[in-house]
Amino acid sequence: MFPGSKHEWLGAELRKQIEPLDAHTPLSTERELAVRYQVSRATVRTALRGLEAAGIVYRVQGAGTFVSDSTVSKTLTLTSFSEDMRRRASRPDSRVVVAGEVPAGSVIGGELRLSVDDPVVRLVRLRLADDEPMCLETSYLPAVLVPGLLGEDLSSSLYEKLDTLGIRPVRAEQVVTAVTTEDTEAGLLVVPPGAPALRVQRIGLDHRDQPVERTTSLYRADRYDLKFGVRREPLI
Ligand code: 16G
Repeated sequence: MFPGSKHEWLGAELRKQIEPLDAHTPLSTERELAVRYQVSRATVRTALRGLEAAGIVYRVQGAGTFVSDSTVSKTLTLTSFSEDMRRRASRPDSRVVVAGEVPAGSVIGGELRLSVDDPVVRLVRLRLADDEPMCLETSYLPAVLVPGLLGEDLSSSLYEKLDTLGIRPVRAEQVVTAVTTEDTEAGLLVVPPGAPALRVQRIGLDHRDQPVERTTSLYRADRYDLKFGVRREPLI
């Protein structure tokens, strides 16, 4: 028995049906879905509204409901991977590939404003959405800020863990680069070696403008894009 309401059950069923479909494939009509799943049309409508709000389908007045493009659009607000996935009604998860403490070195030390010998926590995680690899993420955090972090379960949200330590990135400097995946990266992301990817390097800063993380996120280019508004400068 499904624990939630009927429309939640139907929403979950429809999501499974939609998953293998190409973007823009039309869904059956509300009436057909009601008959097939033995529910009322109101239930179908509520379930479809939920899927629409989650960005899984879109509706065109008079034409019906269609499968949305499965590309995740990353907007320019400072969010975590877990927040991005939940917003799309996907279940975030991580597989920890590496977790340990290393000396900062000159590059990471420079970016986190630490000395070369200062310890940093290095965390490499494969980020999953509904068990599917989306992104490979390497984070460096000043060890002094995150005592005990390495003893915790690191497969859930890093930002939520930082929050409990009173650390909150409020702004970030980011650089986006188009790259191709190397063999190990491709293996983890389950894409062919050399497949295109978007590399986003983030330096997250707290309210005092102190760097608290330096993370490189390697997103599968077939699942991610970046979405941002632009504005024309007013004519003077
Ligand atoms: C995002 C951030 C990354 C951060 C991670 C935390 C970008 C480009 N990067 O992937 O810097 O470490 O979220 O996610 O958005 P979590 O809280 O789910 O572990």
